[in-house]
Amino acid sequence: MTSPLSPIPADSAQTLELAIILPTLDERDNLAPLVERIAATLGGTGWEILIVDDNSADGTADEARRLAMSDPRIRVIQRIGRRGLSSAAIEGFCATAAPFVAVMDADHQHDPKLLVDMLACVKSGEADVAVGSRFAEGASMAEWGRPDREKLSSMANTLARKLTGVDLTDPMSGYFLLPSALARAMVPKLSGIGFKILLDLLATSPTPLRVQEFPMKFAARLSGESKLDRAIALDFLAGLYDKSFGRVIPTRFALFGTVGMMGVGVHLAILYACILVLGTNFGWSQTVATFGAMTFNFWLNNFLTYRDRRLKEPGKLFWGWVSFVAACSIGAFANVAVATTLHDRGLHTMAAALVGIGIGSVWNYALSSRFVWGRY
Ligand SMILES: Nc1nc2c(ncn2[C@@H]2O[C@H](COP(=O)(O)OP(=O)(O)O)[C@@H](O)[C@H]2O)c(=O)[nH]1
Ligand SMILES: [Mg+2]
Repeated sequence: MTSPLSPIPADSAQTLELAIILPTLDERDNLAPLVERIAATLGGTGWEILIVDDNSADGTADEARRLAMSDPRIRVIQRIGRRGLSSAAIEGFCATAAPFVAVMDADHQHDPKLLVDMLACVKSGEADVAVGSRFAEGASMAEWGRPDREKLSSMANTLARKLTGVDLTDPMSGYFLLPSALARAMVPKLSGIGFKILLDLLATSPTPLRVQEFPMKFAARLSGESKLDRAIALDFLAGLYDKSFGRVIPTRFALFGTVGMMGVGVHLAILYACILVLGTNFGWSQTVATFGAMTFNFWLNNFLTYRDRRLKEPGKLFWGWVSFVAACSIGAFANVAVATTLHDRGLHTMAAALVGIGIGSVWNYALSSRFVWGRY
């Protein structure tokens, strides 16, 4: 028999209203001062902070737990073997009972003071989503001190507006607030990869969302470094692809296939270089070219296709390469076997070769995503 929960004294707490999701990757030193700033803005109760950490090497999750020990308004979700800002936000949407959720950088680039107006605006029903904008009138990025990133963001924004038809000054903003039920209702349709989550939400909603922008002073990060600098352009393109064609051909497979096609170019270049420059015979040249192309593909897939699971330590890189070569060898065997059989049965040479390549690629992709970059 379950015993009833002991009632909480009515005057001890305001009911939970807002969850602030802080996705984190190596933000240990930013957490304590940020919690303090949020508490100073929002007051004693009615809110909670959800720190969604992707197993940061600097011990961010432990620091979050340390803070949570003495403050029940703080909760921690530590994810192991998973990465990504969008999926971290989604995790937060689904882990709170608060009727409103905000997503915010943990590095102090977003001013918590805006939360009050953003919440009031969405709560009153004036807008479905409140967005902190770096580009709306009255916003400023002077404190950011990154004109290169400023330009990249503004280009990405223009492209995002054109492609999704969302008319906002900053659809790539990482600072926004909306009713959590609205966010959760869209989760099954969100792409959840790399893509800026706000744009994903706006593009996914079956009816256009009413958005209110709040100009913000985009500050420099307090401590640590940006994780999005290098990958941002690629993540953005991958996100747009995923939204448009991802259901037909999965994004990762499309990247894997593109890398594979580049590998064919590398193979031919090495082959001809060996034959024409070094004068090696065809057999040896073909062997060197095959290993060269596999090594190139392994490196580029590790850099691009699996950038969220990138192998880094020398030992892991070596065994990753060995298993990639093994996976590709089986793929090559399947490719030749299927293509030869089809060709023998009268299929056109080109068609037989393409079917072989198709089967080999799917096989290589399946094996390597499981055994090279996967988790056992
Ligand atoms: N959980 C999680 N958080 C991330 C990831 N990448 C970035 N973040 C966090 O997302 C926020 C925005 O990232 P940041 O590096 O500041 O990007 P920038 O502001 O565009 O330079 C920060 O709080 C990061 O710690 C990720 O893969 N997983
Ligand atoms: Mg930031």
